[in-house]
Amino acid sequence: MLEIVTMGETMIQLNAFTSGPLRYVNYFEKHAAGTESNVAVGTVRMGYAAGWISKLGDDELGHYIHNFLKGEGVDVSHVAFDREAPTGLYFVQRDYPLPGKSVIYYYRRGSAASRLGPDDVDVDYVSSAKVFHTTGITLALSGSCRKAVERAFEVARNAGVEVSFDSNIRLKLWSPEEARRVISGYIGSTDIVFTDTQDAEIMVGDSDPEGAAEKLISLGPHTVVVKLGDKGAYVATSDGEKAMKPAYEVPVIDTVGAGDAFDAAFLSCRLRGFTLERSLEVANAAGALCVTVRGDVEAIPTFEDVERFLAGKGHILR
Ligand code: KDG
Repeated sequence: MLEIVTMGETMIQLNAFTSGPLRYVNYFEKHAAGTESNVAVGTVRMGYAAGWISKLGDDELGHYIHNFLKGEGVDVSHVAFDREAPTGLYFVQRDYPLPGKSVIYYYRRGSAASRLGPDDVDVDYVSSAKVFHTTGITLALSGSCRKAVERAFEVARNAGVEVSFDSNIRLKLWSPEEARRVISGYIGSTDIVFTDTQDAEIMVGDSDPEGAAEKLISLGPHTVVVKLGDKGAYVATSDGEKAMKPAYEVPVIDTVGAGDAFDAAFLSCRLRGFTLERSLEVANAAGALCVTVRGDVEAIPTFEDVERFLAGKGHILR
């Protein structure tokens, strides 16, 4: 049985081997990366079974991603190969123009995953999980992807599966106005929402963590987590519970994927029955470890590694 089923696009990530503007970078490292499959990998690392629904091009890169995720222990039985569309691709520029931050450049239009649709949502598969997770990126990809999310949410809700949603608003994919309009149609069907202050400002016009969480909770979800980057994270629930935990200081190599490591750890901690405080602590640690290497999933920790990190062994201060 799978605890978490995720759905969305995974691409080949070409991560700049050196820092600085991409036009001067000559070497790139290949990774498999996509927010929803990152969460699936993180879930597996945390000791739970996870599956991922998607489409890949029937090409060398698509087969690489399939093999990679299968090798990580993610259930890929509901991943289809599309002969008519390619696997998406993106580049990561590191440390420029903001040192310590990465920038993404997509080459994904018309990709296989953008052709995901409601027929790709298997009712039994989604219904068998405890949590279904997807993100705003999937909603931004295409009309058929939106319909797939609509179907998955409907199936999950009918089956009593918790719906987890990360706003993940990528402004290279859509405008803030469109993101706000589209996401507002889905938020009422979610149970757990992950967001950050920028996305919260777009969705509910409030970048204050407490205010944003309150506004989002009034729209439907019982739990809202606001990720605050190097300031940690804040969580509030519809029962009036609140918690806030600081971030950990680590050497930053590549920030892409940290939010997904966080989501996976937080969801896994909730499955373990941890308190909100403890869940935030573990999730902040997972996010911190993730940024210490290139690639989204390579340094997503196991639960034991988080404990070692929190105990101070291997906690590297700048
Ligand atoms: O959260 C990390 C993702 O943003 C990254 O892997 C790329 O999935 C990605 C996307 O669609 O932006």
